[in-house]
Order: sequence, then C-alpha cells, then structure tokens
Amino acid sequence: KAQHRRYCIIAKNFSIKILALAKIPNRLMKFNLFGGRFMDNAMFCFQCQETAGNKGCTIKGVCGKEPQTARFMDMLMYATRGLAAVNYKLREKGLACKDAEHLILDALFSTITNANFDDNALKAKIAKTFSHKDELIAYAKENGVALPEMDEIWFKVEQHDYLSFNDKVGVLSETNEDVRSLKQLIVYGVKGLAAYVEHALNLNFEDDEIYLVMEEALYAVSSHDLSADELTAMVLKVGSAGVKGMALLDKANTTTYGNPEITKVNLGVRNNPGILISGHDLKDLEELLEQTQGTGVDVYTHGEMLPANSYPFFKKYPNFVGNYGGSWWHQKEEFSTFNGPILFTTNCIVPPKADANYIGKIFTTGSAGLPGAIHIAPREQGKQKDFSPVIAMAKQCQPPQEFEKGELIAGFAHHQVLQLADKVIDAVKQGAIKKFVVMAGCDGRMKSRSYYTEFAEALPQDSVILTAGCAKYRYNKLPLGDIGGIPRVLDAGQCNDSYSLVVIALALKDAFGLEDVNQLPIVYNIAWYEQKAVIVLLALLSLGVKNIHLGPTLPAFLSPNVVNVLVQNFGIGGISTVEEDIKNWIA
Ligand code: FSO
Ligand code: SF4
Repeated sequence: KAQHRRYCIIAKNFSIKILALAKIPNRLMKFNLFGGRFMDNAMFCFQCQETAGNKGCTIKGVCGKEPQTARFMDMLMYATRGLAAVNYKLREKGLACKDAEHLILDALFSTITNANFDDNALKAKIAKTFSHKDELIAYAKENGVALPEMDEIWFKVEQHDYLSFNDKVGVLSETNEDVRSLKQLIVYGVKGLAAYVEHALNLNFEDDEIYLVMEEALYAVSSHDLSADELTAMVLKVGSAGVKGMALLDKANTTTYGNPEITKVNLGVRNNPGILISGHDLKDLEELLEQTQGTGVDVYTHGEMLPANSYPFFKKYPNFVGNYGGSWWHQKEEFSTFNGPILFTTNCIVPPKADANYIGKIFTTGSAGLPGAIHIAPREQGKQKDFSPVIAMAKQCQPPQEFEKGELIAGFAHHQVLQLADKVIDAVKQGAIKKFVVMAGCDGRMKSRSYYTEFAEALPQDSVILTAGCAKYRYNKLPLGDIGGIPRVLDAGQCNDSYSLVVIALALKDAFGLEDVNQLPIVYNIAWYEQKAVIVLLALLSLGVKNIHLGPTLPAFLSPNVVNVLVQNFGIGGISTVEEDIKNWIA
C-alpha cells in the first residue's frame, strides 16, 4: 500500500508538472491519476474509434468537440434517458407518446460522433427534452401510471446548470468498469439505431417495437439493479432491434426509391455551379433535387451519399451529376476545390479551420449542426424543407474544379446481387470464388487504416469483397478486376446497407443447403469508427454471426472483461498485419 501511495503521489506530481508546462488554461481540468483513471476531467468521451490514446478524450475531442459541447451532450443523454424511462412506463399501459419517440431519436442522433457541434442547438434540445418529460410525468400521474424512483426521472436541472453535474450525468458516473462498459455498449448501439430509424421516419416508416426496445434499453442504462448478465442480454436485444431497424430503413428506401441497380457513377464534373450533398438522408436528397430542377445548379454526392446514385428514382434528375471526392475525413481538401455550398444531412462533419475557403458555405439540416453553418429547418407537415438558401448561394459560386475522372461501379444491394445469384453460386461451385470477405463499416483518419487498402490488394484473385459504408473508399477505386463478370468489390451501399450483406449471406446459406451462416466461406473484417458501426456489429452478433474481426482498434469502451465475454461467446477478434491476417483467415 505504501509503495502504491508513493507511485500515486509521483504520478500526481508528474501530471501537475506536465499541465503546468503545457499551460493548459482550462480551470475545469483536474487530473487524478490514482489507479490510472482520469476523473473530473474537462470532458470524457470514448464513444468512437479515434478517441484520444484509445482511452478517452478528456481535454478536447479528437473530432473537434469542445469540452462544453461534450458536457451538453452528456446532459442531453441524461435528459433523454429520463424521457425514455417515462415513455417506457407509459407504453406499458398503451399510453406512449409519439412526440417523445421522435425527440429521443433526434437527441440520440445529435450526440453521435461528428453529427452536431452546435451548443445552442444542443441547449435547446436539452430544454425541450426536460420540459416534455415533465409534461409526461404529469400525464402519467393523471392516468395512474406509477413511475420508479430514478434520478433521471425526478432530478431537476435548470438551464444555468446544464454544464454542472457532469460527475452525475457523464459516462464516468458509473464507477464499475464492466457495468459502464456494458451500459455504454447499449447506449452506443441505441444511438446508431436511432440514426437509421430517423431516416426511415423521414420516409414515413416506423415500428413501435423498435421504439419499445430503445426505451427499454435506455431505462436499463439508468437502472442500478441490473446484473451483468441482464445487461448482456440487453446488448443482444438492442442488436436484434438493429436488424429490424436496418430492415425498416431498407424497406423505406427501396419502397420509395426502387431497388438499387448496377450503376456506373460519374466521378467527373460539369461546367455548372454545384451543390455537394453529404450524409445519409435520401429524403433530403430527393427534395434538394426537386428544388434544383431548372435552376442551372448541379447536385453531386459526397461520402456516404454516393450510393444514392444507384437508386432508379434519382436517375430521372438531369442535374444529378455523380459523386465528388472520397470518404468523410477528406472533406477539408475536397470542399475547398468544390467551390459550391455543401449540405450535411448527417455526420460525419469535420469542423473547418478558421481560414478554410469554404467557411460560410456549409449548411446543415436534421440532427446535424455546426456553429456558423446555416441550419435548414425541419419540414413542416405536408411540405418540403426549404433549400432555397443553398440554391441561391450555389448560383453565386464557380463550378467545381475537377478532382478526378472516370466512373465507379456501385449498386450491389441485396436485390441486385440476388438477381446474379445463379452466376455467383456457379462461380463458388466451380471454385472460381473461394472466399467472400465482408469489409463493411467506416473509414477514418488513422494512418493504420492503410491496412484495409493493403488487405484488399493482397487478397487472392478468387475472393470477392462485400462492402457497405464509407469503409469502401479505402479500396473501391483499386483495379481489382472481376471474376467471370462479377466485380471483386460488391458495394451494397451505405453502412445501414450492411443489412443487404446479411440478406445475401442468408440467401447463400440456403442455396448451399447449410444449417448455419457461419459455415459459409465468409470472413468478416469490419472497420468501425462511430456508433452506427456499433449497431451493425450488435445486429450481426444477434444473428449468430461469429468470428468477426474488428479494427483498426478494439473499442476503448469495452473493458477487458467485456472483451473476454465477446471473445468467448462470439469469437470476436482484432486485426494484426496484412500478411498474418491473410495467412490465418484466407489461406
Ligand atoms: Fe461513415 Fe460517418 Fe455511414 Fe458513419 S460517413 S462513419 S458508421 O457516419 O455512418 O459509414
Ligand atoms: Fe473523442 Fe470520438 Fe468522443 Fe469525439 S466522439 S470526443 S473523438 S471519443
């Protein structure tokens, strides 16, 4: 004990010296290195793959999130857990509130990595959530619905205290590392699910069973008497809801816009002013295309909006030109050469530097937000959103500078791939295809992500990559060729279209008369970045998919014990070197 205390004092003095040297001005920041754990930080967030030191962002987010923004987000999550708990109890009596469901979705989506950096927007959401919760508490009383003793329901927080109480509302308020890990795994899964459900809602598709699981899960996170086993069961329940949520969004997208089809997406530019639309929301794209007709303004996709080019519905718009640039983190260079305004419908936003030439040209909408950007208001009942300020700005801008030329093949969602099923099955039977490699998920800034490009290049010629999400930008422009006319990279679409990959895997399982999806010659090498990848992972686990490799690093929010549970029950693993992984998984 004496020795331990000595180390602690040394560590504490050392950290004070470092801080003094660094002249870090934030008075909020008090480090406590006792037990190697940071407490009472300016902020604490470890929800994404780029978290500082793969431990947690404590000074400022690597994503650009300021400490006070992180604290507003913690408070918004606290308020949302309270609202969800009340609505969960009302739902048991058939009295659930629709507005509450939608507020919960928006709050969860707004706190996803890189989605919303706007403190004023967050403060307004907190106030709305607390006041709606109070209305529902009164409604519960009127209707004789008993509400549990739970801080999240009863603790009153005034506006001037939104930045206080972080010890009570922040992630580290749960002191048991394993419980915290399971609870945050649930929260991050629910955040990812909320994003997909919100896109479906924008197309008027909803499912009460999904809302039920989301509220139950948030209730479980606020509860203090659930065992680790019960929390683990809740993790898988959220995963099952994830499958439903992705299926719902798939239905919403394909019913509204048709089934994606094989499409050569143009990568070049034209000589008109343009608008670059990023994010995942197809309803926003539809309305933007509708409103730009005949204005002389072209529309290009960026990042996760690329798959929209494969939907039959959008092909009818003559000013829908193609895709400009790559994945989200390249936006600083690509936005500066685009010249026109940029519309973010969701994450991933990289806050621009003060001298960026596209400052003032960024627009956000939906749950996305950025200080200094113009926010396009939600659509009113029966009306479209008003994108006229974006279009007006585009008209004042130069056409985009050419970034690259050529085409990209996309559109291999489940319907299209299943139309090729006979060809694919024959290729497998004849040994022309020996392995499918699922490389879905996200891209990110870390240098180590070059692994995914090198891995794709090193795969043997008889393997096919199934991809979805922005992870694809690491290899979708490589000349990997085809196998008897089947491209070696089959791009199903956005990260939510990982659902397509599941449908394809289940169809192959049936076609080969297998009992278990794990008997297929499929390797899962998934790259994650933010919470939508967490719900994709949980969805796969809930379907019984085993031996998923997750990289480039395992989530910091998983405690060693929780990792052990995942390894023992699901065979989850990380990645190593390209050579080792090809040798162990493919050969
Ligand atoms: Fe990527 Fe960002 Fe789609 Fe995410 S653009 S990282 S998992 O938001 O949602 O794949
Ligand atoms: Fe850090 Fe990621 Fe949280 Fe941003 S979202 S503060 S980078 S952990």
